[in-house]
Amino acid sequence: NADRVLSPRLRNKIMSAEAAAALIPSGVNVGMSGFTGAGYPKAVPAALAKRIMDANLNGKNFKIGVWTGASTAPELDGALAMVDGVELRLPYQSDPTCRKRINAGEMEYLDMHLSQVAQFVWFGFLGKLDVAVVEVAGILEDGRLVPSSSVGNNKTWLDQADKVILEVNSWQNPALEGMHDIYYGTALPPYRKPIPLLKTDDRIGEPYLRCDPDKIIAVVETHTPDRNSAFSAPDENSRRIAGHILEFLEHEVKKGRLPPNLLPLQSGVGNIANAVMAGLNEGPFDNLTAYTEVLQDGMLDLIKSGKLSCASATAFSLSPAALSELNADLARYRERIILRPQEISNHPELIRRLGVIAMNGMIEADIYGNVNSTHVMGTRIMNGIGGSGDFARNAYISIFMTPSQAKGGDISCIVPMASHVDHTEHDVQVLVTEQGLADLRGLSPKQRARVIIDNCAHPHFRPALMDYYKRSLMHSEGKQTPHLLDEALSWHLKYLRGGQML
Ligand code: 0RQ
Repeated sequence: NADRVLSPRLRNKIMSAEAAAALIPSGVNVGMSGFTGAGYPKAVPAALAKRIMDANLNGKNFKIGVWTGASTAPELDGALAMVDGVELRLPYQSDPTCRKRINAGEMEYLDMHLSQVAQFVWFGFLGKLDVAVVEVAGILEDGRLVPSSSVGNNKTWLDQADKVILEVNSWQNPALEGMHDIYYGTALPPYRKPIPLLKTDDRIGEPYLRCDPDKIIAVVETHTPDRNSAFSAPDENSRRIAGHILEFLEHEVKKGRLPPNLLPLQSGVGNIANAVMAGLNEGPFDNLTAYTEVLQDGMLDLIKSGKLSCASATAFSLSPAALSELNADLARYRERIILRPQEISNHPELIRRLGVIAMNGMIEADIYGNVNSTHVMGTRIMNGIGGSGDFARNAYISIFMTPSQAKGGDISCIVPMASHVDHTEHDVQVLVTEQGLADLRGLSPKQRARVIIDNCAHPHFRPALMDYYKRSLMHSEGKQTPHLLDEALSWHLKYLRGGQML
């Protein structure tokens, strides 16, 4: 591991995870690296959790604020939530223990647009960042840091925190060096300048992270893999959703509204997103590009087959099989992949300029096109909004997708009124389920309702939705977005009381 810490000055600060965790006091805000299970610190959070547990056993209340890039792993979110050590968590999580604490009212959770986190810290909106705990792949002789398998908010954590703890993970491939593009040109309003990125493969920054060596209080060496979980093969619903999207994209090319190689793709995480990528791999489009947040297996396959010429993201999220393939040939993939800070990968200015085609999952949509990405039955958090809002509002075309039913058909994912809204009717251009695709562009709310019910709802729920819509049209006080307010959320209530929406 010694050859990963080339700076003699920082080599002097190498210590155990326990010794480093002892430097983090209760009540502080800690910015941790990590994005979709890539590049999170593997040792210090667990040592800190142990410390918190001991403090709790001694009757002391030890809690910290945890800020990250996005979701991490059981060793971080799981371990800290298990010992009830988190006062407030932001901006995105997907950990089962964390989720349980949040929904039980035992942990505060601030769900934010991923592109906004860094600037909110720069503006001082989130309070003080006391400590940064950041995984890197290496430290150069002059102290510059080789970023790990995700960038996320690391530039901001290193810059803004009073004290910095580095984890140097020798499990990370040394060939990651050179893949990253860290942009240091951001200034605060009113001195902001345009971000000079015009194409997905433009490099506008430098391959290393900077950090004032005086702030670095500990260096911890690790040799531990990222959380890499396998994807299941696309199921029938995912394949059908992918089929509808591909047909739509071909149609848009024929109409001259998209170029033959499409526009930069953004794809959310999960099985459906992966199925769409698999579909593109067999589809007619060549020379594709991606300007996205997370690089999944499907995108790697597209690079391998030569269909995707460049992918820009902030993190990897790969299965073990895809990861070993990437690692075996990283020097070659490096030419096609750029990892950036998340305020750049998700930047509204850049998404709008590039004309990104955004494809994200959802929990439910209502008949007028409002989308709920985060809350089950209106009150229980699932994961968080992640980058879906950054992309949806600024995309060239914003697509949301879901199977038409959940929980074995007890729940309709198309409902009269969304029980929580993350993406308003104004930010949603296309809805897709396995039943079909609703192109909402240019349609009024009433026109949208008919298309969504006809094309996207499951036949089991279609008549009841149409019945609700028609009665709303008759009895609603206003006829722009007709609703029966005493009935609009009755489907959710029925499910909560009886286990079925109908
Ligand atoms: O629950 O696991 O208990 O069975 O929700 O649903 O169908 O497996 O779909 O994994 O694609 O997740 C919106 C959560 C979809 C995800 C969401 C239940 C369902 C299951 C998962 P179980 P599926 P997915 C870039 C973009 C926000 C962040 C984002 C998400 C579980 O896509 O978190 O877009 N998006 N980021 O049973 C009750 C419904 C339901 C429902 C599904 N209508 N009612 N439960 N479920 N629909 C990535 C990042 O930002 C990092």
